[in-house]
Amino acid sequence: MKKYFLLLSVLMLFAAISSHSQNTCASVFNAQTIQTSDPSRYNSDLQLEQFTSNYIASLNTGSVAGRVINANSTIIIPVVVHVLHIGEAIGVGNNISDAQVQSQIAVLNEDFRRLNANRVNTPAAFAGVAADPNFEFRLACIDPNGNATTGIHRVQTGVNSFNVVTNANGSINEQASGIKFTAQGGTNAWPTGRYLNIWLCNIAPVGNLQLLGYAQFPFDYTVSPNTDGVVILNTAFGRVGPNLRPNFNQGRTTTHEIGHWLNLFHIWGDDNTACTGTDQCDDTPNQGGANQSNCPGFPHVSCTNGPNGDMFMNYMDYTIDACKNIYTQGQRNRMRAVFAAGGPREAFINNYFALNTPTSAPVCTSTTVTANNPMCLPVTWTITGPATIAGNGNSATVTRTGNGVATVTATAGGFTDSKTVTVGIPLASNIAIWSSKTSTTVGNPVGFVAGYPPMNRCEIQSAGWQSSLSANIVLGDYECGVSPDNGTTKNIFFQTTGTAYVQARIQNACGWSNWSAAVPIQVGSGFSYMVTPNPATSMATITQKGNSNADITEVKVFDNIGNLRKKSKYGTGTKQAQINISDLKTGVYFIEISSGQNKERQQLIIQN
Ligand SMILES: [Ca+2]
Ligand SMILES: [Ca+2]
Ligand SMILES: [Zn+2]
Repeated sequence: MKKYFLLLSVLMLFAAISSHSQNTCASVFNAQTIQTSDPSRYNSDLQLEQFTSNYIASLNTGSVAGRVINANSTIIIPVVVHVLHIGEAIGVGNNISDAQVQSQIAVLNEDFRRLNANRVNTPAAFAGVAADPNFEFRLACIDPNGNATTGIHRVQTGVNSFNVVTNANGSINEQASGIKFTAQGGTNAWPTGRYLNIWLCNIAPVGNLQLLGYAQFPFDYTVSPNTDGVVILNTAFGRVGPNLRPNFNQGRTTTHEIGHWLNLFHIWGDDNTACTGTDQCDDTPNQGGANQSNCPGFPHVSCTNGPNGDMFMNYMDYTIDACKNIYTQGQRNRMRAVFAAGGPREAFINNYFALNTPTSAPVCTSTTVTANNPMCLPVTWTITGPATIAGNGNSATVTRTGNGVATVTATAGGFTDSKTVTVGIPLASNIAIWSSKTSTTVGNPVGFVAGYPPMNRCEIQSAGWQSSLSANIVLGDYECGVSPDNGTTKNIFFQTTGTAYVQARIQNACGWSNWSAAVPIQVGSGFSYMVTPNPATSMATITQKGNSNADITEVKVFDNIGNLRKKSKYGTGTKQAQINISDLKTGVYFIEISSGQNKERQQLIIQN
């Protein structure tokens, strides 16, 4: 969809680019031609046409809700303007001024909102179909690396004037043209799912024809994402500037090319001057050919489209800038369809505003949370939970005030997003301790498992244990990663009767939690052996109780910090055993009696 105006009215020279000298756009979308020369591209177009008609049908049935963020809301388009120059001072030659760029953005925000002053020139016969497409264009405020930008990307190149090269079938040979590739003397696109890329450069004339600009259609996006965007001749861009071309000095070239970028076709149907083509819009009259670089009087009839004739004042005709003043309702629907869910420009909607995922590590002091906010909408930051927040534009500092989970919420325009951050040490109230037993007897092991529900037990680095009664914890600290769902069982031997309490605590990068609530376990006597005397002096005697007839195979004595102090083994058939403790000093000890694999512990007081 290249757009030309004629420097001289020698149409034959155009044949060098197009086989149709009446057609001033070398890349018009002529479906019949493309169907033969590029079937896969033709299929892409067919698919988008089907998608578009489905979207428009859903508008009519009211089922559109949710397909675009809001069917009637403003769709905001971040824009990067690549200014390709050869080292001129800003405002000179190819290196056009910020003011000139900004004047173009202003034009777009008039034309795509039907706020253009010359809308009053729309003939009454067409005023009823005039539409506010409801797009807003904003120079990008964040570059692809997350740094602040004016959205005006000035690039010095060695190319003063680019040759736009056309393939045999009329499409643009982007590699040969070079504008969109740094390696070819141009500059690479910024991510085209997030930015409308506008390349500004000087374009070499071809004979008497000067290309004003061209765009890539959205149905080419999937195959050619890196060349998505529009190219505009830098003397046909904006409405403020020293070198603007007569008749193309109102910024409407860019309005026209962005129309293509949003899936609009030329209003005359790209059929040269025939009456068989279509722009796929019912509310634009069938039109013979382009109204080329002029402004006809109303009505201008072709294709028996009287009495009102051509909508030559439509942005998608080829009339001069001052003549153009309207997009229609049908064009609005087509343009907005590409942003619907599943459409080729859906990513723009999805990229409007979101919080980036915060760190998963617990916040011991403070952390920074950032927002993906390509339009730099003003952001309001709030937080709930054990932390405070201080927002500064697209980022905010979260500062710990306690322990637990904080929820960060950011609001920008009509968009809100929330993320949670873990703050401080683990909450003891979230530690759970499981045991299959609520009671045991002295000397029998009981398995316990600790965890930190729900679903985030892997934040446990290790657990500490304690019991309020003396107990022997068999396993050491465990790592959460050993068994994320259940932790690792700890066997605890209770050594005195009564009610024992088991607690755990859990450590993360910020430190240990408090001790968890205690789990009670009833410890009964249930001893199989009697130790006498107790307190003992030089010798302790172990005798079987009740009906037990098991052999005593080993007896050990531990001090009260768990050190083994005595050990004695016994032969088969031993029913009563003695152990000499005459060299142990007065104190509280534990005596462990084994019968094969079965062990029993009792407290033993020694008085020497
Ligand atoms: Ca039409
Ligand atoms: Ca036509
Ligand atoms: Zn065009």
